[in-house]
Amino acid sequence: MNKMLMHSMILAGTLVSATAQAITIDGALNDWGLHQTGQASDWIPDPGLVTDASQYSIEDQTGGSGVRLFPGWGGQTYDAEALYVHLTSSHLYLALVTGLSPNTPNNPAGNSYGPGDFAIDFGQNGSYEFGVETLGANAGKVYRVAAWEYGLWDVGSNYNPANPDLLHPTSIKTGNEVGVGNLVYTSTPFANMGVNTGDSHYVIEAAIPLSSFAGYSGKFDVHWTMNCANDWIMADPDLTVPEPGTLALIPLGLFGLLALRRRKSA
Ligand SMILES: [Ca+2]
Ligand SMILES: [Ca+2]
Ligand SMILES: [Ca+2]
Repeated sequence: MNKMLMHSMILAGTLVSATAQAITIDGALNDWGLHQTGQASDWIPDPGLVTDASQYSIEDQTGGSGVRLFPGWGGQTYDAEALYVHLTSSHLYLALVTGLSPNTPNNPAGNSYGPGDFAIDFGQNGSYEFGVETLGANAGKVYRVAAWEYGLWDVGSNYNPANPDLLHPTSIKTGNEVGVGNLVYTSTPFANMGVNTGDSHYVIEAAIPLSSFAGYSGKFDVHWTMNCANDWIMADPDLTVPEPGTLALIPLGLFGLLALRRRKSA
């Protein structure tokens, strides 16, 4: 291996490791500063990590299937409870707490609906450009979404599957894979988070490389719901994804230097 090439690779490696994260994608929420002590404050994240109230939403509800979550019903089982957003120079981190088990069958005929995917709207114009798969072999993969699935409710929160509210997409229908993140959806419920101490909770925790969002930067919204869209949750964080290229330019510059040097010595 060319000595200069080796140097630039080592330097590139150093740059990557310099952005090592405090968040571990394991489905545990202690790294977000969240707790399970049976108090309302359990839902409040570490202000050093999630620095602004715009970077999270808390909508904890409780009760049985007759409890309306808006727009739909379902109580704790379908509760989208909290969503937290953290951004670094390399990754978008998401943590979601829900009453919906990842093993919930997706069987509309049996009035059972499985989890949907994360939807990300750049430009905050109601058009969700990117999706992050939450289930199965593709969990964590990022897609430039061409078409979304939608829920059962219209813009007036009426049951109307033929004319669903397009602002609340459910699962990725079609799209191109543009990145691979890391995502964990816990399947073992835990309790004692917040004042509804007996309720079961599950976590989706994800790290998404910002390189997935090529061509898109600036402000964005994050959205999640289940396939019926009975309860959706979103965050409008006061955060901006930087223009892509600012990180990539550094190793590219080194390789450019190498190419120049080679041409000179030839
Ligand atoms: Ca964690
Ligand atoms: Ca709840
Ligand atoms: Ca958009």
